[in-house]
Amino acid sequence: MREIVIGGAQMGAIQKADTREAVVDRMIVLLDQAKAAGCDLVVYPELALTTFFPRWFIDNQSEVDFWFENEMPNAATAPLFAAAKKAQIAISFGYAERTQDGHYYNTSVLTDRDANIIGTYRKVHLPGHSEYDPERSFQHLEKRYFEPGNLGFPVWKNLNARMGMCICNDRRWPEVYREMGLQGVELVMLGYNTPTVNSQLSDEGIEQRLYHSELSMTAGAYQNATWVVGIAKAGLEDGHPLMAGSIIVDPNGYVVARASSEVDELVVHACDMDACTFGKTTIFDFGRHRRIEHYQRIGTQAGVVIND
Ligand code: ING
Repeated sequence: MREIVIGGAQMGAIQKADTREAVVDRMIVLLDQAKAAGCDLVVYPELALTTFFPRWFIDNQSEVDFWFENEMPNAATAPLFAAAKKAQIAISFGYAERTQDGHYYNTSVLTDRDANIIGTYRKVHLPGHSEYDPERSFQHLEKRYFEPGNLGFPVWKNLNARMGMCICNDRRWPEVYREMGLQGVELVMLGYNTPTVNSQLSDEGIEQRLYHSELSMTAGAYQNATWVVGIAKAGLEDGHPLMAGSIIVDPNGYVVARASSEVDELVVHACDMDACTFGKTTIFDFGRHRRIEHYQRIGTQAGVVIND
C-alpha cells in the first residue's frame, strides 16, 4: 500500500484589497490543520495568492503586472514554503506567473516535502475572451492576461507516486487526463476559480455548474484509473460569487471527500496509490486496448470539420 494522506485546502474569497501576506497567513493556517490531520500533501486552488483578477478589464500593463509573481518562492510566499518544509508536507498551489523574459502564465507548482519546487505546470486551456465584452454580465479575460501554457502535461515522481497537475478549465477536457494517464499518472491535482454565475447564460443555476465540474473530474479519474483532487477558491469576491465543490475522487470515479462550505476548509483523505493498479492493468490497460490508428483527429484537428 502506498498511502498518501492528501489535504484539499479550499480557500474562501480573496478580495482585491487583500494582501499576499494576509492570504499566505490563511494558507499556513490550512497547512497547520493539515499537519494536525497527518497530511503528507496539501493541494491549494488556482490563483491562490490573489483575487480572480481576470474578471476585471485592465488596460494598463503595470496594473496587470501587480497581480503577477516575478519569482517563486518570493518574499510574500517564503513563510508558506518555510512552514511546509517544517511540517514536511508537499504542497501544490496556483498563482499568476510573469517569467524573467516577460511571459505571462496561469501557473501551478508542486513541491517535495522539503519545499523544493519539483514541478511547474502552466494552464493550457484558457477560457473566456481577450477583449472587453459588453454582452457579458462580468468579464472572464484569461485569454487577455495569460498565454497558453508551453509545458504540456508533465508527470513527476513525488512521495513515491506519479503526480501531475492541471488548472481549472483544463479539468473539462478529457485529453488533459489522458495525456497524463499515458504517463502512468496516479494523482492529478488541480485548483479552480469557477464563477457561480454563467456570464453568458444567467439562468444556468449553480447546480448544473457544480454537476459539470464533478462530472469532469470523476470521469477523468475513472477513465485513467487515477486519483483526482479538485480544489476551489470559493465565496464572494468583491461582489462576484465563485462556487465551491472541492472534492477528492478515487480511481474508480467515486467522490471520497467533499467540502461543505464556501470558505477556507480542509478536506482530507488517505489515498492509496496502489488503488490505481487494478484499473491500469485491466479495463484501462492502455497498451492492450487503445487503437491509436483510429485517433488521428484528436491530435491533429482543433475544431469540428464537417465532411458531409
Ligand atoms: N474558470 C471556469 C472553469 O472552467 C468556465 C470557466 C466556467 C468555463 C464554467 C466553462 C463553464 O471552471 C476558469 N478559471 O477556468
